[in-house]
Amino acid sequence: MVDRWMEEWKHVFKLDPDKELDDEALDALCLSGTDAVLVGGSSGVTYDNTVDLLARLRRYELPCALEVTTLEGVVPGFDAYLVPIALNSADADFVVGRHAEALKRYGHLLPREGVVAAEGYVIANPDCEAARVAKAKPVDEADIVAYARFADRLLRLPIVYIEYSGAFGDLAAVAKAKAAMTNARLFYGGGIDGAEKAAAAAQVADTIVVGNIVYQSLPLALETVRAVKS
Ligand code: 1GP
Repeated sequence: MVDRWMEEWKHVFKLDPDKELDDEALDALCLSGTDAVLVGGSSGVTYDNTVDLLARLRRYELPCALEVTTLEGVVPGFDAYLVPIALNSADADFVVGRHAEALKRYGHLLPREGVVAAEGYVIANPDCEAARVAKAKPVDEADIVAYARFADRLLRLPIVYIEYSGAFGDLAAVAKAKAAMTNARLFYGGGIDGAEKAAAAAQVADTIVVGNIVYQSLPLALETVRAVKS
């Protein structure tokens, strides 16, 4: 099961196939001690740029998971495929419609077990690209807790992902969501740009996801690993 497999993940880097990353930077990230690499982005993900990044990542032993946001970008060979369900989307297509369409076409290819898992996303930063694409409704602390409970307790999803992409989030809300959950792993992502925020987020989430800073300051990105894993 994917959820078993990621039980040990405290820290992951999220790499965007649509963004440039040189070999030296990729090497440092993959040898940093992070637990895994998540490949994904809200726009510009194609088969070609995803397969290129996967080929480069495969030089390392690090687990690689693809976050599937577009069918065009689904590339075989990842260790796991994580499928976001945008719980607070105002458009049912992002909760279930696109997923059903995809399964109508490719459902027969789904492996019986192991490598595919759904992520219950709560998009909590209304200004991020994911919020724009998925038409996310604004959420307050009570909403975040309710969505987390819904995903964990009712839908029994293996992952609840509180997404603040581009902004450091309300960790009190994240902590309350975590306290309301019983089984799912809580992923937190958004605005982690150094050791201090990484350590704070890791106190309330099971897994922290570090994205943008990779492309802005490699040393600060690497600090986030040390803050969590030391
Ligand atoms: C984005 O949650 C991740 O999907 C990480 O967020 O890019 O703000 O680090 P940042």
